[in-house]
Amino acid sequence: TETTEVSEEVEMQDTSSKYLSEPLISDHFTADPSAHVFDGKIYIYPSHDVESDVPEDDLGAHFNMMDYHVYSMDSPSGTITDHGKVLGAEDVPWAKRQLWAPDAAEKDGKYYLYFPAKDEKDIFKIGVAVGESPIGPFTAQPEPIKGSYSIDPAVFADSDGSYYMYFGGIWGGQLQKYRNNKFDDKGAAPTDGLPADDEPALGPIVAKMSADMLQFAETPKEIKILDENGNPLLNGDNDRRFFEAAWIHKYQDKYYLSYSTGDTHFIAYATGDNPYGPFTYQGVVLNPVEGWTNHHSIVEVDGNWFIYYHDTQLSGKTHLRNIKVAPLQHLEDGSIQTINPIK
Ligand code: FUB
Repeated sequence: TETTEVSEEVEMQDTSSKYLSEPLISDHFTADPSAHVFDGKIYIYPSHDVESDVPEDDLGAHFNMMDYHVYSMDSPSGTITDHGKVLGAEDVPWAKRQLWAPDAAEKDGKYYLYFPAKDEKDIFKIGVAVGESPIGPFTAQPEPIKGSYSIDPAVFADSDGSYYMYFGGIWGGQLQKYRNNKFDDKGAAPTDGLPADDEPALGPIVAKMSADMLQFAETPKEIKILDENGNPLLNGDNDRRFFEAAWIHKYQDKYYLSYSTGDTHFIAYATGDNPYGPFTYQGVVLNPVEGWTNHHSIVEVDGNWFIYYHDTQLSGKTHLRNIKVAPLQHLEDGSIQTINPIK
């Protein structure tokens, strides 16, 4: 394991002004950080970006990641520890390539690492690997989760003991190839299969997890994200509609769904009164960062809230990212103060 000093500056920044933070990790490229507090410690489950010979395209083929490391921190301004590789494509019988954004959950002292990967037919599925500790080792289930598809699993532990998986992403994430959980491939271009611009956008998908955390306990449902008039956000509303990277947190009994708008590069959020929505669009959590993708998680640590996110400060290349952390503030009316990263 390796430990790196992180700037103390992190906690002192005011999120209403331009925010400067240091990359948390500089000896690997890391992205899509899913952060959780397990047993009083922060654990971070990011993608592990690597350089490969795969040429860049609009389906993200150049994001050709093959394994995961787990990291931990005692506090968001403290040191970060790399616990090393905890799972690789070679450990997952069905996964052939592109191990994209993971997440993890704890239940009854067991830890579950959820991850998307392409199978031998180049179709994204979501898998789960089980460990006895937050830093693994994790043992993958031999098959993907039944009925899973697309990318970016995020598992939310609700206060009543239920767990829900949110997932999905359009373009390279293949969500546009599905309707009502059925594969219906309309073509290879990133936008083939998307609704028309004046039709409701596709939403992320949610399913309650089974008691053993290894399967969906119900048929996955599409989430509706509504505008201020109660109408669904439209596919042509690129600044506000869902693209990928769904994350849920609960604050003062409200459910906050945050997500990336992809080609317009915002982390947006919408609120609802239950895990299935509908959710109503509220605004921007994080303005565009350096690099094409924007992907985050939101976590409460000792009564304060933080966003873990990434940019491309260290490489200048969209597929070689570095994770960061910044404070996040809920204002008195429940809205989230928009964070402006330095570009
Ligand atoms: O890291 C690969 C993909 O890029 C993720 O799954 C997306 O959310 C985007 O960040």
